Amino acid sequence: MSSATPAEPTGGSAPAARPRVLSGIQPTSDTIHLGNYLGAVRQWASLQEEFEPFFFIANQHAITVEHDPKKLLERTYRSVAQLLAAGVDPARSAIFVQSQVPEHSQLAWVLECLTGFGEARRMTQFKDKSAKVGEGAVSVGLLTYPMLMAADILLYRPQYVPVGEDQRQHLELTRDLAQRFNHRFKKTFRLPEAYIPKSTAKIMDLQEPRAKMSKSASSPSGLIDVLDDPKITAKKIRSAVTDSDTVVRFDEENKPGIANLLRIHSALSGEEIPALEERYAGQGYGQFKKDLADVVVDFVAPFRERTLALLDDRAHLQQVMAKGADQARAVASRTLADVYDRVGFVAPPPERR
Ligand code: ATP
Ligand code: LTN
Repeated sequence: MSSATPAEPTGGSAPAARPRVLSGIQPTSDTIHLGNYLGAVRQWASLQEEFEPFFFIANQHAITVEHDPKKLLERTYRSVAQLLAAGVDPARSAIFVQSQVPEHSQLAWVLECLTGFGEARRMTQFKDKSAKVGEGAVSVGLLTYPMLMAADILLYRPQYVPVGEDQRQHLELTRDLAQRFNHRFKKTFRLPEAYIPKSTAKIMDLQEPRAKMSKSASSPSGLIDVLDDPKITAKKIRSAVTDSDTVVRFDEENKPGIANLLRIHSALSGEEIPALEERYAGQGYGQFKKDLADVVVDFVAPFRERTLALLDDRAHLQQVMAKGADQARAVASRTLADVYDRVGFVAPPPERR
């Protein structure tokens, strides 16, 4: 992570006591998977000490592909519950739902007007998804997805955006758009930096260890869903694809399956990878996988309990969302007012200011 600390660019208000971080997760599954947890959500909880955090559920991004409204609503609640279960604390972090903060869509429109059509079309995620089904079958929302994401970020002027490696290109576009706006109009946005912890940036599919663990692309046996029955989880670990060798050694190139399992073990147990290699020297894969299954279950079982308990109290989850939306709007509305002013939009009527 770079230590560059650009000055707060506008507003003339006193600098925040703690630098801001912001991140989002899409409610596109009933449960986060181990990649989402280790690559993203776990960092969110640990960043609360040092930073002023804004974390949100990207439900508008979730409708860029066909969706079921009932599931989307339920998954939004589930996502909030899982953030709380992971230790994201509403007393320290603003936890909100994207659609409850209309400034996201409002800024997205302005940013869309600053983005070239070709530039949007060349984004990897759009290219990959539209290549699969054909451009005619994808929505315009999928094309403008990165501009909405840039708006999500720039509204809060965060210093860091903790995400997995797969989001790096979106962060780069966000910085480009911020710079473009600052240059064309007036310095308004802070240039955010991606915060991508190296060790857990990419957790791989258990069955195809050269592909990332992914809710849309992984087969059920390649994916550790955090809310799954812990017995199923243990079984998936024991059946993870390795190689025909027997040595527990971290070699990403030649032994991607074992390297991925070592990474998962180390991330959850806190033991360094070289210490694990030493401990399992001469023991083969069986014992290692069995122990790893215990390590993973020791994490998922209580996580699941906490989430299910939180889901029993919808009123509490609604309160968390409402408080988070107020905190988010207090910041987002100020940035949007600066933007509207700078692009030459008439000011809102005085009673709405
Ligand atoms: P999909 O691959 O189906 O689009 P996803 O599994 O990547 O979905 P997202 O909601 O897009 O899930 O990601 C939420 C967060 O988790 C993002 O910050 C993303 O970078 C991170 N993440 C997702 N998969 C992994 C992974 N395999 N390893 C590490 N981080 C991951
Ligand atoms: N595109 C992200 C989710 C996301 C996000 C954001 C992450 C939407 N807006 C803003 C960080 C900051 C994803 O699919 N993981």
